[in-house]
Amino acid sequence: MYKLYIANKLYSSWSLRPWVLMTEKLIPFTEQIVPLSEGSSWEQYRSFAPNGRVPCLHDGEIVVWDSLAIVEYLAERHPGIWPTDSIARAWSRSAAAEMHSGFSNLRQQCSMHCSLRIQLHQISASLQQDLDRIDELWNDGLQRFGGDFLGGNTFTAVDAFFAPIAIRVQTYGLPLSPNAAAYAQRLLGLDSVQSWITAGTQEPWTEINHEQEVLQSGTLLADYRKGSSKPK
Ligand SMILES: N[C@@H](CCC(=O)N[C@@H](CS)C(=O)NCC(=O)O)C(=O)O
Repeated sequence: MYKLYIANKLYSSWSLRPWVLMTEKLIPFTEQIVPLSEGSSWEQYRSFAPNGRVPCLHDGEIVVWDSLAIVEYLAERHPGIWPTDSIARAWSRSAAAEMHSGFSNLRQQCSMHCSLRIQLHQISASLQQDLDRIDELWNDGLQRFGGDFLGGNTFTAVDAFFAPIAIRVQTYGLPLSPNAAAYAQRLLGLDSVQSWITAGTQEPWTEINHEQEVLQSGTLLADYRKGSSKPK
Protein backbone atom coordinates (compact mmCIF):
# COMPACT_ATOMS: atom_id res chain seq x y z
CA MET A 1 0.00 0.00 0.00
CA TYR A 2 1.29 3.46 -0.89
CA LYS A 3 1.97 5.87 1.94
CA LEU A 4 1.68 9.57 1.07
CA TYR A 5 3.33 12.05 3.42
CA ILE A 6 1.66 15.45 3.30
CA ALA A 7 1.56 18.69 5.32
CA ASN A 8 -1.47 20.55 6.72
CA LYS A 9 -4.43 20.27 4.36
CA LEU A 10 -5.29 23.83 5.35
CA TYR A 11 -2.16 25.19 3.66
CA SER A 12 -0.26 22.65 1.59
CA SER A 13 -0.90 23.21 -2.10
CA TRP A 14 1.93 20.85 -3.13
CA SER A 15 0.50 18.03 -1.01
CA LEU A 16 -2.95 18.47 -2.51
CA ARG A 17 -1.85 17.54 -6.02
CA PRO A 18 -0.95 13.84 -5.62
CA TRP A 19 -3.55 13.44 -2.87
CA VAL A 20 -6.44 14.63 -5.05
CA LEU A 21 -5.15 12.65 -8.04
CA MET A 22 -4.87 9.39 -6.08
CA THR A 23 -8.26 9.99 -4.50
CA GLU A 24 -9.96 10.73 -7.84
CA LYS A 25 -8.31 7.72 -9.48
CA LEU A 26 -9.28 5.44 -6.58
CA ILE A 27 -5.67 4.46 -5.97
CA PRO A 28 -5.50 3.05 -2.43
CA PHE A 29 -3.06 4.83 -0.11
CA THR A 30 -2.63 5.79 3.50
CA GLU A 31 -1.95 9.42 4.28
CA GLN A 32 0.46 10.64 6.91
CA ILE A 33 0.00 14.29 7.83
CA VAL A 34 3.13 15.87 9.27
CA PRO A 35 2.15 19.45 10.20
CA LEU A 36 4.45 22.30 9.17
CA SER A 37 6.71 23.53 11.94
CA GLU A 38 7.20 27.20 12.65
CA GLY A 39 10.11 28.32 10.48
CA SER A 40 11.53 25.24 8.77
CA SER A 41 10.27 21.66 8.74
CA TRP A 42 13.56 20.41 7.30
CA GLU A 43 14.68 18.27 10.24
CA GLN A 44 11.30 16.62 10.66
CA TYR A 45 10.66 16.03 6.96
CA ARG A 46 14.15 14.67 6.38
CA SER A 47 13.16 11.58 8.37
CA PHE A 48 11.01 10.41 5.44
CA ALA A 49 11.91 12.64 2.45
CA PRO A 50 15.46 13.22 1.18
CA ASN A 51 14.62 16.77 0.04
CA GLY A 52 13.06 17.66 3.41
CA ARG A 53 9.72 18.52 1.78
CA VAL A 54 6.25 17.16 1.23
CA PRO A 55 4.59 15.53 -0.60
CA CYS A 56 6.62 12.33 -0.50
CA LEU A 57 5.36 8.93 -1.62
CA HIS A 58 6.60 5.66 -0.14
CA ASP A 59 5.91 2.49 -2.10
CA GLY A 60 7.49 -0.17 0.07
CA GLU A 61 11.22 0.54 -0.10
CA ILE A 62 10.82 2.99 -2.97
CA VAL A 63 10.76 6.68 -2.02
CA VAL A 64 9.50 9.24 -4.55
CA TRP A 65 9.68 12.94 -3.70
CA ASP A 66 8.36 16.04 -5.47
CA SER A 67 4.76 16.19 -6.67
CA LEU A 68 5.66 15.96 -10.37
CA ALA A 69 7.85 12.90 -9.87
CA ILE A 70 5.11 11.26 -7.79
CA VAL A 71 2.58 11.82 -10.58
CA GLU A 72 4.94 10.33 -13.18
CA TYR A 73 5.66 7.35 -10.91
CA LEU A 74 1.90 6.75 -10.61
CA ALA A 75 1.47 7.17 -14.39
CA GLU A 76 3.79 4.19 -14.94
CA ARG A 77 1.60 2.01 -12.72
CA HIS A 78 -2.00 3.15 -13.13
CA PRO A 79 -4.21 4.00 -16.13
CA GLY A 80 -5.80 7.39 -16.64
CA ILE A 81 -3.23 9.57 -14.87
CA TRP A 82 -2.64 11.54 -18.10
CA PRO A 83 -5.06 11.82 -21.08
CA THR A 84 -4.89 8.84 -23.46
CA ASP A 85 -4.80 11.05 -26.57
CA SER A 86 -1.15 11.88 -27.24
CA ILE A 87 -1.80 15.51 -28.22
CA ALA A 88 -3.91 16.11 -25.11
CA ARG A 89 -1.24 14.35 -23.06
CA ALA A 90 1.57 16.54 -24.41
CA TRP A 91 -0.51 19.66 -23.75
CA SER A 92 -1.41 18.47 -20.23
CA ARG A 93 2.19 17.69 -19.36
CA SER A 94 3.26 21.12 -20.61
CA ALA A 95 0.54 22.87 -18.58
CA ALA A 96 1.34 20.87 -15.44
CA ALA A 97 5.06 21.63 -15.87
CA GLU A 98 4.26 25.32 -16.32
CA MET A 99 2.30 25.24 -13.07
CA HIS A 100 5.08 23.32 -11.36
CA SER A 101 7.79 25.81 -12.20
CA GLY A 102 5.85 29.04 -12.68
CA PHE A 103 3.18 31.35 -11.32
CA SER A 104 5.43 32.45 -8.47
CA ASN A 105 3.61 35.79 -8.09
CA LEU A 106 0.30 34.06 -7.56
CA ARG A 107 1.87 31.58 -5.17
CA GLN A 108 3.58 34.25 -3.12
CA GLN A 109 0.80 36.83 -3.09
CA CYS A 110 -2.05 34.36 -2.56
CA SER A 111 -0.82 31.52 -0.33
CA MET A 112 -3.23 28.64 -0.13
CA HIS A 113 -5.56 28.74 2.85
CA CYS A 114 -8.68 26.55 2.73
CA SER A 115 -10.78 28.16 5.45
CA LEU A 116 -10.32 31.91 4.96
CA ARG A 117 -12.03 34.36 2.63
CA ILE A 118 -9.88 37.41 1.92
CA GLN A 119 -10.51 40.62 0.01
CA LEU A 120 -7.05 41.44 -1.38
CA HIS A 121 -5.78 44.97 -0.71
CA GLN A 122 -4.88 45.11 -4.39
CA ILE A 123 -4.29 42.95 -7.42
CA SER A 124 -0.73 43.84 -8.35
CA ALA A 125 0.40 43.93 -11.97
CA SER A 126 2.49 40.78 -11.44
CA LEU A 127 -0.46 38.91 -9.91
CA GLN A 128 -2.69 40.03 -12.78
CA GLN A 129 -0.12 38.74 -15.26
CA ASP A 130 -0.22 35.28 -13.65
CA LEU A 131 -4.02 35.35 -13.56
CA ASP A 132 -4.20 36.33 -17.23
CA ARG A 133 -1.92 33.45 -18.20
CA ILE A 134 -3.91 30.95 -16.10
CA ASP A 135 -7.11 32.18 -17.68
CA GLU A 136 -5.61 31.83 -21.15
CA LEU A 137 -4.24 28.36 -20.39
CA TRP A 138 -7.48 27.03 -18.92
CA ASN A 139 -9.56 28.40 -21.80
CA ASP A 140 -7.13 26.86 -24.26
CA GLY A 141 -7.37 23.38 -22.71
CA LEU A 142 -11.14 23.52 -22.32
CA GLN A 143 -11.70 24.64 -25.92
CA ARG A 144 -9.00 22.55 -27.58
CA PHE A 145 -10.04 19.23 -26.03
CA GLY A 146 -13.71 20.08 -25.59
CA GLY A 147 -14.28 18.56 -22.15
CA ASP A 148 -15.11 19.58 -18.62
CA PHE A 149 -11.46 19.14 -17.65
CA LEU A 150 -8.30 20.59 -19.17
CA GLY A 151 -7.21 17.53 -21.14
CA GLY A 152 -10.71 16.35 -22.13
CA ASN A 153 -13.65 14.74 -20.40
CA THR A 154 -11.86 13.11 -17.51
CA PHE A 155 -9.98 14.48 -14.53
CA THR A 156 -6.25 13.86 -14.98
CA ALA A 157 -2.96 14.97 -13.44
CA VAL A 158 -3.08 18.41 -15.05
CA ASP A 159 -6.35 19.14 -13.22
CA ALA A 160 -4.76 17.92 -9.99
CA PHE A 161 -1.96 20.45 -10.52
CA PHE A 162 -4.46 23.28 -10.84
CA ALA A 163 -6.73 22.22 -7.93
CA PRO A 164 -4.76 24.48 -5.52
CA ILE A 165 -5.41 27.42 -7.85
CA ALA A 166 -9.16 26.76 -7.68
CA ILE A 167 -8.93 26.93 -3.87
CA ARG A 168 -7.04 30.24 -4.13
CA VAL A 169 -9.69 31.58 -6.51
CA GLN A 170 -12.27 30.82 -3.79
CA THR A 171 -10.19 32.16 -0.89
CA TYR A 172 -9.23 35.45 -2.55
CA GLY A 173 -12.19 35.92 -4.93
CA LEU A 174 -9.77 36.07 -7.87
CA PRO A 175 -11.35 37.39 -11.07
CA LEU A 176 -11.47 35.04 -14.08
CA SER A 177 -13.37 34.86 -17.36
CA PRO A 178 -16.68 32.92 -17.21
CA ASN A 179 -15.28 29.66 -18.69
CA ALA A 180 -12.22 29.68 -16.44
CA ALA A 181 -14.34 30.54 -13.39
CA ALA A 182 -16.71 27.66 -14.23
CA TYR A 183 -13.73 25.29 -14.45
CA ALA A 184 -12.51 26.45 -11.03
CA GLN A 185 -16.00 25.78 -9.66
CA ARG A 186 -15.95 22.29 -11.20
CA LEU A 187 -12.69 21.51 -9.43
CA LEU A 188 -14.04 22.92 -6.16
CA GLY A 189 -17.18 20.78 -6.56
CA LEU A 190 -15.28 17.49 -6.68
CA ASP A 191 -15.91 15.29 -3.64
CA SER A 192 -12.16 14.82 -3.23
CA VAL A 193 -11.49 18.58 -3.14
CA GLN A 194 -14.43 19.17 -0.80
CA SER A 195 -13.20 16.47 1.54
CA TRP A 196 -9.67 17.99 1.55
CA ILE A 197 -11.07 21.46 2.36
CA THR A 198 -13.33 20.11 5.12
CA ALA A 199 -10.47 18.18 6.68
CA GLY A 200 -8.26 21.29 6.46
CA THR A 201 -10.79 23.46 8.24
CA GLN A 202 -11.02 20.90 11.05
CA GLU A 203 -7.28 20.53 11.64
CA PRO A 204 -6.03 21.32 15.14
CA TRP A 205 -2.71 22.80 13.95
CA THR A 206 -1.89 26.27 12.70
CA GLU A 207 1.38 27.73 11.48
CA ILE A 208 1.65 31.33 12.59
CA ASN A 209 3.82 32.62 9.73
CA HIS A 210 1.47 31.22 7.10
CA GLU A 211 -1.56 32.66 8.91
CA GLN A 212 0.05 36.10 9.17
CA GLU A 213 1.17 36.13 5.56
CA VAL A 214 -2.38 35.42 4.36
CA LEU A 215 -3.97 37.93 6.72
CA GLN A 216 -1.55 40.66 5.65
CA SER A 217 -2.56 40.28 2.00
CA GLY A 218 -6.02 41.75 2.47
CA THR A 219 -9.12 42.15 4.60
CA LEU A 220 -10.48 39.10 6.36
CA LEU A 221 -14.07 38.46 5.25
CA ALA A 222 -14.65 35.03 6.80
CA ASP A 223 -13.00 32.10 8.53
CA TYR A 224 -14.84 28.81 8.28
CA ARG A 225 -12.77 27.03 10.91
CA LYS A 226 -14.65 25.33 13.68
CA GLY A 227 -14.80 27.56 16.73
CA SER A 228 -13.86 30.65 14.75
CA SER A 229 -15.75 33.81 15.57
CA LYS A 230 -15.76 34.74 11.85
CA PRO A 231 -17.58 35.27 9.37
CA LYS A 232 -17.28 38.94 10.15
N1 LIG B 1 8.55 21.17 -5.80
C1 LIG B 1 8.14 20.49 -4.60
C2 LIG B 1 7.75 21.53 -3.56
C3 LIG B 1 7.39 20.93 -2.23
C4 LIG B 1 7.24 21.98 -1.12
O1 LIG B 1 7.78 23.10 -1.19
N2 LIG B 1 6.50 21.59 -0.06
C5 LIG B 1 6.32 22.43 1.11
C6 LIG B 1 4.98 22.18 1.76
S1 LIG B 1 3.61 22.82 0.89
C7 LIG B 1 7.31 22.00 2.18
O2 LIG B 1 7.59 20.83 2.31
N3 LIG B 1 7.81 22.94 2.98
C8 LIG B 1 8.68 22.62 4.04
C9 LIG B 1 9.08 23.81 4.84
O3 LIG B 1 8.48 24.86 4.63
O4 LIG B 1 9.97 23.67 5.67
C10 LIG B 1 7.00 19.51 -4.94
O5 LIG B 1 6.42 19.66 -6.02
O6 LIG B 1 6.73 18.57 -4.20
